Amino acid sequence: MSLTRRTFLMTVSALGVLGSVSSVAMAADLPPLAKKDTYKVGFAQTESNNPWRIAQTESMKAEAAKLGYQFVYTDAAGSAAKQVADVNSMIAQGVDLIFLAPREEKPLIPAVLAAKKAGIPVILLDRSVDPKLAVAGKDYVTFIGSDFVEEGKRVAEWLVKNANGKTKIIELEGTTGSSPANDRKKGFDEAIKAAGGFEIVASQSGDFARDKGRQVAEALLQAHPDANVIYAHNDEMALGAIAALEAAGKKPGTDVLVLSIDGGKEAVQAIVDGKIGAVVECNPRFGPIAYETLKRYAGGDKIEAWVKNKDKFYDTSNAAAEVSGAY
Ligand code: GYE
Repeated sequence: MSLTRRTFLMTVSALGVLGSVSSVAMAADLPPLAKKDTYKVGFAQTESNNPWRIAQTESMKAEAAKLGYQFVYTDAAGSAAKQVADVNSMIAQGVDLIFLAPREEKPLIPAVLAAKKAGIPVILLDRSVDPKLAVAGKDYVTFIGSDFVEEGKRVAEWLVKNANGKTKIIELEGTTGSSPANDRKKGFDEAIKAAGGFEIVASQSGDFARDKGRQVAEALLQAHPDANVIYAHNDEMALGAIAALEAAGKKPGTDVLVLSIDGGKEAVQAIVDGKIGAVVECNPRFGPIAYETLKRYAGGDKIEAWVKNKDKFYDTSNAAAEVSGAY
């Protein structure tokens, strides 16, 4: 296969008919997608244990139905190994394209490369993979999602302006090895360090889950009773932390500032209720942009390496007005 491709490229370059060899080589590296009226697409979801994931699945499914596409759905139930197996089963079923939400940055690399080898293009949704091991435009088409470093930075910027003397931070990290956990930590920690005067007294994973977030917050609050800020990498862990604070007899929003990322209805309502200070949105409604990108790719467009989602910001200035529109 690669020999044939190389021979083809050499011929093309010798004839000089198709522009520069490198641009042809780039295009030839990615499996093509034929232009058709309908597609059989796969969506390999990571887990379904929170409203963000459920909203994302709904959006992907609803948009496929609207377009009349066949939708092959798998749920890895929080296991990277199962997600690799899920992608392999989609390959075996001969889907036209795979939308993959890689649970962690490294363990999903074999899935991306297996699809490429089978000639099936992959679009990464919401989370990315290790850029040293797989490359957009070569191994997969593109990554569609938010700028997580920026999300963490925006939370930090709000805190620096609104801390009011609260400087001891507990950080609840997302799933270890996932791109949003890595990058939300990076963006926040760097901005907090640059601002000076703050201290991250503890930083531990709550796996993006409410109950784990509650348990970790409970233990960290016991170890650091003077902590007065909790930064959670997602709403679910922030809501878990609120439960832990209340169980410990502390008032979230007053004794301890709570900050998060995602912007689900419950978290936006918690701003209205005074329990959460601010939330950076991370929009889960990927359906329209996902299939639009598929169509652009099939139509021969050169897709940018990163199709960036725009995130809103919620605090007391807009939460009441925005809560009904939140997922
Ligand atoms: O913040 C979280 C989810 O990958 C951006 O994963 C996504 C994150 C989102 O489980 O709630």
